[in-house]
Amino acid sequence: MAKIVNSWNDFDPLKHVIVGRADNSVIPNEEPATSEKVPVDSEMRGMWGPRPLETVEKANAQLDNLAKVLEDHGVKVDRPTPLQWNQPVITPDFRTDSMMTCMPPRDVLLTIGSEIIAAPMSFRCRYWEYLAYWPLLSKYFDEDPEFLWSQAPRPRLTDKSYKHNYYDEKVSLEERLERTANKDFVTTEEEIMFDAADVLRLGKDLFVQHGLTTNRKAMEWMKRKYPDLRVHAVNFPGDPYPIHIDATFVPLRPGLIINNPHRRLPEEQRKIFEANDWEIVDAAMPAHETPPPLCYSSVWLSMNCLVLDHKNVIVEASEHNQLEQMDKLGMNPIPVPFRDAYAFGGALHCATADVYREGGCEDYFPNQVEDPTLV
Ligand code: DAV
Repeated sequence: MAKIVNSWNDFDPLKHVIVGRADNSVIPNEEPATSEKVPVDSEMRGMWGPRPLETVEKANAQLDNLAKVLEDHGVKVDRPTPLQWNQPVITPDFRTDSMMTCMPPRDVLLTIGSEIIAAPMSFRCRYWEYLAYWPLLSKYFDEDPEFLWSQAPRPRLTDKSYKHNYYDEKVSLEERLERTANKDFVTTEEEIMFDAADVLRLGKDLFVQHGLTTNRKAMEWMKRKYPDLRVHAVNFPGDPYPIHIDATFVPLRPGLIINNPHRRLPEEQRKIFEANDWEIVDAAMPAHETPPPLCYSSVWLSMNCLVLDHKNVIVEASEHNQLEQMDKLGMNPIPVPFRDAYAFGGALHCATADVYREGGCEDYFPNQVEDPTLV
């Protein structure tokens, strides 16, 4: 039997990946976890219900094209099985009126070595999202005797998991920035909650963003689950809506990371990178001033690229600054149009989850200086 699942980072040669699907996508109604993540001036406020079919079709066309480009580069591509997302979620602890999507597998599937973990996400509307990937994981389980199929402890998502009245339209941007810099987020420490997209995997080290979607308890859980790995808590004070690390801090190859210049890693958290000769460079400015309509994410999806190996990287086709920067950094950028898919859950990294990358668990940070980020 073959080895199917193996991935320790975001840059070793990609051989097998899951690419999401936009079918049946819904804009969920407001709930305690989501109102904090929709910027106050966003057109998304107050909008909910199934997304217009025409936009779903356009997004799917770009997702299908991404799958084809990947196949042309020798990558095996699997696709999830969408649910009818326009159904309520009912548990003994809560009820909410719809689910969301399976466009961004990166949010829920965390691949570490030969294990894929379904993440305990903080959105009630995303409670059952992992089911879209179960047929694939079941197949990997049957075919790969080393594949570890796991699920993090399921959160209950009662009202205790969120701060009440944390959100208020009167809270200014300055105040928000102050809160996030002080690591004051809507989610509480009641239970373990994280999104897989908050975890940056670099071999023996996991850098985890503390933000709206991931709490400290999750990092404590990761530390106990992986005694051989080192878990680091990082945060990026310039971000008023910190969700997911992949439009903020993106590794391109061993020793090189691009960092969102509006969300720089604080000085004291850089020590571990500096002590091991990692270069952190400002990412190029986005080519667009606003995200596409009905999009949750910021224009910084520009840096949410998909690295194929230490040289080749897929970048959104209209992001000319980012394409140019890749070239300057010695990478070979492959432009792929993807903006029609953004609204469904993000860009190229979001829309994919690693199944197999050629390579092992390297120690990129042998020089463990006194590191304030270590959990
Ligand atoms: O900048 O809006 C998007 C990250 C999506 N995975 C942002 C973060």
